[in-house]
This record gives sequence, C-alpha cells and structure tokens, in this order.
Amino acid sequence: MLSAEPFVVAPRMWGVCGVISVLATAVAAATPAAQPTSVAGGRYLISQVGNFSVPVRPGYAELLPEVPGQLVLTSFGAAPFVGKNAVYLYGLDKGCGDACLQQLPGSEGINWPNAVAGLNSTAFGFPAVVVGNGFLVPSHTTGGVWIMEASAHPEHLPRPVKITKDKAEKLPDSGWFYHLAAPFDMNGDGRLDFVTARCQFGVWPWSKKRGELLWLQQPEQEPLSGAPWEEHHLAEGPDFLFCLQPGSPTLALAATEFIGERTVYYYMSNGTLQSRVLDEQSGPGFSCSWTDLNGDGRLELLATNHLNQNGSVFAYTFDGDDFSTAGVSRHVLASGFSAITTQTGTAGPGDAAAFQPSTGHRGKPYIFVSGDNGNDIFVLVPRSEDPGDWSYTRQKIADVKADVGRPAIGDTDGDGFADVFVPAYDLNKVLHYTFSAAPDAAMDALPIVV
Ligand SMILES: [Ca+2]
Ligand SMILES: [Ca+2]
Ligand SMILES: [Ca+2]
Repeated sequence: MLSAEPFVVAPRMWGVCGVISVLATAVAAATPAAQPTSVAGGRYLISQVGNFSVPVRPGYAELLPEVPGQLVLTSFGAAPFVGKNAVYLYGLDKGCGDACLQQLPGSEGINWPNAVAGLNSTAFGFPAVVVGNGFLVPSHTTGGVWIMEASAHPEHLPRPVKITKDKAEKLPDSGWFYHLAAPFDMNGDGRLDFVTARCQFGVWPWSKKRGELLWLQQPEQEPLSGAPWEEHHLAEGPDFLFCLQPGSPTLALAATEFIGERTVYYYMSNGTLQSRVLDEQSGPGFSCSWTDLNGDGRLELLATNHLNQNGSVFAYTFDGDDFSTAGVSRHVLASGFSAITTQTGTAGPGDAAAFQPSTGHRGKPYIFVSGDNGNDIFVLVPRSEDPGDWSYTRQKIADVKADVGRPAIGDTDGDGFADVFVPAYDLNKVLHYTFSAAPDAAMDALPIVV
C-alpha cells in the first residue's frame, strides 16, 4: 500500500492501500452492472444492486452475529500524519434512509482501525465490538486493542476504551500495531480474554520487522476502567491476521505470517503453546479462516498470500482430526491475483471467504475473493462435488476501480440469497451485490421457504 512520496515504500498489505493521492483522482465511480452476471456453474446470478457513500474511506466490512441488523465498517485515511478514522454501523433496515450510516462516538480517535470482532452481552453486559488499530505508515504505527459499545448512542460505554499499553521504542515509527483481537477465555476463569497479534514494521531502513502473538487477561474487576490488561507472551511470528480454530476447547489457531512468509498452526499441549509449520512456502501471508470446503465434515484452512504478481488462494487439508499431527496437504484453489501496477507495496489478493450463495444451497460453499490492489473481485466456484476434487472456476465478477477491502457476506434482506458488501476504498463507497437464482437453475439452488 502506501508507496507514495515522500516516504520509503513499505511492503503494503492490508487491505487497502491507498496510494496517497494518485489513485483518488484517477478512479471513476463504479456503476451498477446493467445486467446480472451469470455465475460459473449456472445456478446463480450476481448483480450490483446499490452502493452507499462513507465519509472516511472504508477498509473492512463485517457482519457480526453479535451486532444484528448492522454492517460494521472500519475506515481510515492513508495519508501519513493526517489522521482520519472512524468505526461505523450501517443499518441494514431499508427504512433508515440517510441515517443508515452512523459513527461510533469517539472512534475518530482510533488511529487506523483494522478488523473487528463482536461480543455479545455476556462479555461486558452490552453488545460490544473489539478492534485492533495502527499500521506501518509513519505516524500510525503505535496501535492497540479497543473495546466499544456496539451502538451509535452508547448507554454503557460512552467512548472507546483501550485495553493495551502503548508499545514503541525511541526511534520514530517503531510502534507496535494490531490487526485483530479474538475473544477466548485463556485461563478458564469465565471472563473472556483476548488473543491478539501485534507487529512492528517501520518503513525506515533501520526499522525492525517482527510479529508477536500474545493474550490479554481480563481483570477480575473493572475491565473497562482504561487500565491496560495484563499481557502474556505466546509466540514470536504471528504479525497481522490469524484465525482461531472453531470448537477447540483450548487455544488453537492458524497464523498467515506476512513477515515470516509461512503458515503456522499454534496449539496448546499440556498448558504450553506448541507450533507446527503447515507451509514454509506460502509467501507473505494475508487472511485465513476455517471452513469445511469439501463437505466431508472436517475443517480445512482457507488462506491467501499477498504478492504484487500472482498471489494465490490456498486450502490446507488434514487427513485426521488432530491438526497437530495429521498429514497436511496444500491445494492451490486459484492463483494469478496481481496488483494493477508493479509499484512496491501493492499486492493481491486480499481476503478469501467461503460462503453459501443461498440458504438452500446444496453442496460445497463458494469462495469470494477480494483482489485488494488488483481492484477487482472474484468468485471461486467448485467444479464438482467430489470431496477429493480441489478444482475451482475462478471468475472475475467486477473491476471496482478502487482498492478492495474486506468484504462482508450474509443474507441481510432475508430473501434466501447472499448479499455481499464490498469496500471500494478509494471511492469512499461500499458496493452492494446480491446473488439470485439463475432462470434455469436446478431447484436445489432455490432457498427453502418454511
Ligand atoms: Ca479469562
Ligand atoms: Ca472438509
Ligand atoms: Ca439476500
């Protein structure tokens, strides 16, 4: 991302890289597709049905079960020293009109907010979100982990509360920044703690580049007083994004390590964190998630790397249920994702997310891919229902003419088909796509009406 003057270029990653001023004038507004696009496989159509403007450029979109009826957006300006930030809720009820987009009070003070996770009322007594912040851009490097009440009119927590202590060295832009905090009760005391990764990655030649996995212990009393939670070091390596393994009673996660250019499985064994390198050759890692991609009842790890040319989407399969020992295989689901220029610091793809195109969908999930600096979006469609067949059709859906952030996918209008919200960073817009049944689709593409 940021490769603009006057700064040394940094390998960019995350999401949205705005080349500081050039792209903003070069982009044209994306217009809704005149005709729906037929999705490979013939069962569905996809159409852009609208968009909405966001005052501060949107980077990540999330649909969180803990924040029903709302799309959560994190926004940040890419220019060094010019801070402009926000966390928004966008109401999905069509009746809200101009008031659909509302900023969480105080979120303008969270310098470069990244990914968010949701917390239901059992955590703090009210629905909340947790966000990590900061980035490698000069003046934005010292980040933290923040808790916010998930409301534009908070009744319990009037402003965001930071639960980490700032960490930086004396050199300029030596701060540590955070991309994600995942709730998990690490010590079994019934209070949610957070597992997080932080990264030190200054763009200056003398800067250190390293990542650390740690957990933050929720105090017994007054967790949101503003006092930092106690930190516990877990491992060196994880830097940007990681994904907790669902259903694991003890900590288990995969980290797509950007600096280390490898994908690693971390897990607890007898109270000690162990690690297992799943892929030494992944290249700089970007996003990951755990999903049963082939319908055999066992999770796979879906992951992307992040390269200027020829980035890829991978699935890692395991031949047993204990991922610390099972045999692992890598499958390249798609490749050829590239940034639109060779400018240093630009890369693709961004996130890959498995999803069901309709609630009645039978068969393997599809995969939505953000092109990030490729300025495009894709759907990967499985070529067969054979659990051993890892071939997918890679279909470009649109050139959105802007850096693409993290998309959010879910059936937000209840019609039985997936809605996709795509942050078009440089356009200050979020684009809304919907799936629908192809006219001659087999009946099993249609949602079940109860
Ligand atoms: Ca705890
Ligand atoms: Ca599986
Ligand atoms: Ca829908």
